[in-house]
Amino acid sequence: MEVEQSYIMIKPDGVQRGLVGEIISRFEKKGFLLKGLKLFQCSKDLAQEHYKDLKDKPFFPTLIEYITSGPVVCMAWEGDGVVASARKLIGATNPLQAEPGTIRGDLAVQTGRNVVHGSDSPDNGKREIALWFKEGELCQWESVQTPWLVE
Ligand code: DAT
Ligand code: MG
Repeated sequence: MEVEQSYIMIKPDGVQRGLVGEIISRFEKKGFLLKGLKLFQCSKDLAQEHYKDLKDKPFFPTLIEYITSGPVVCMAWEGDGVVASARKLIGATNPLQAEPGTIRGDLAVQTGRNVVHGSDSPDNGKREIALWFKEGELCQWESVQTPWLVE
């Protein structure tokens, strides 16, 4: 069976606020496997494709402006249950409603500046990783930690 992957992205506010290390660290410490990582400033077309399900929302234009306003950190994380678990680590969309201990709960105050993205389903994980990473940008490797994380 294919291993589950999630597309996690530190948004421009997270990069500008110097939160890159802190955010990556939370996924590393949890025990997921990092398969891809890059700093990247995306086009409007890519941002629109990524958020295409929200294209009719009133906040769509400002969302696209925000996501394209500076570099983001694109990541592909792998592991059983990574999609749902990453969503829990990230916390609710509105940071004021996100639990303390989550990334948004600890590090953000507004929905429009909620510092990080995480795929909402395994299928979207696959779709988004294919959208943001080119062929050859993901690494096939095994972590020495794996036998100490899973039986
Ligand atoms: P999430 O990022 O938690 O998956 P989403 O997919 O519903 O949330 O929305 C994507 C992003 O769009 C979200 O991170 C911030 C922005 N957004 C969502 N709802 C919004 C709203 N009501 N006002 C402003 N921005 C919003
Ligand atoms: Mg979403």
